[in-house]
Amino acid sequence: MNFYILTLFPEMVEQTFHTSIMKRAAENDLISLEAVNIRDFSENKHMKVDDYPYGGGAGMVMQPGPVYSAYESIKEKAKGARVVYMTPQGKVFNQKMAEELAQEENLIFLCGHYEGIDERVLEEIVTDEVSIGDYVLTGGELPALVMMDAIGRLVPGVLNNDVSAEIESFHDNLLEYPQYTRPVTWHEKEVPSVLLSGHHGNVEKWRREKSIERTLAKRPDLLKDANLDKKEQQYLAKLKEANK
Ligand code: 6GU
Repeated sequence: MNFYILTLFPEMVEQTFHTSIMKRAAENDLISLEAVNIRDFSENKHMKVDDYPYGGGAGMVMQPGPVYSAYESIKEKAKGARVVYMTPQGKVFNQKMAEELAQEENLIFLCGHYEGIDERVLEEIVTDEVSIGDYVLTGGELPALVMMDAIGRLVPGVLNNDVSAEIESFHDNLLEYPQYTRPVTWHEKEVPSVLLSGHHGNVEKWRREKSIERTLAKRPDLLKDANLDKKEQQYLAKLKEANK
């Protein structure tokens, strides 16, 4: 997976991205990141990339020329790449979108600042508009980093155990079960005994049940798309009955 990001803050993106698991993944050539500084394509001797909005109003608007030139500087390398514009007006990002985008070979993220980007260049280059939630941020860099983390960890080999990407929150639309490690007793609380039993079947069953309980308690909206077998559906029905 090759990520390209068009931004006014390339250092911020590169520094944050090259930490922890994404750093190791980049060292292992599983993912790459190239940050393109839009300011390098300024058409102005002061390296300005924004100007006043036509029609008046608050703030500044990013000019189309530098954004387009920044895009052109990588478009051959990133051939066929979708161009994802980070905007609160976009479709709200979720795990399903992460899974879909993880199938791509190249992805370009376009990050705006100020009051936004001149509409004409967006019309020409953007294929997808994505938001990370219903709140307003000052720029698209943090959202793009969020997306790259969510997508990058789905690339085969990025997580060292290839099962852990599957057995987690949102797999089967269920939340994760609780985890415990040593010591067995802490603040007079015991680790559930089934986890010490060594009986894998019972452990699996207990974990599935905890996942169902948690999802019902914290995110009941997810249950309508959960993949439950007959026994699990009965367990859920029993929980709902007990909660009445
Ligand atoms: Cl993608 N951009 C900005 N500026 N604000 C946001 C966002 C994106 N997603 C949520 N808020």
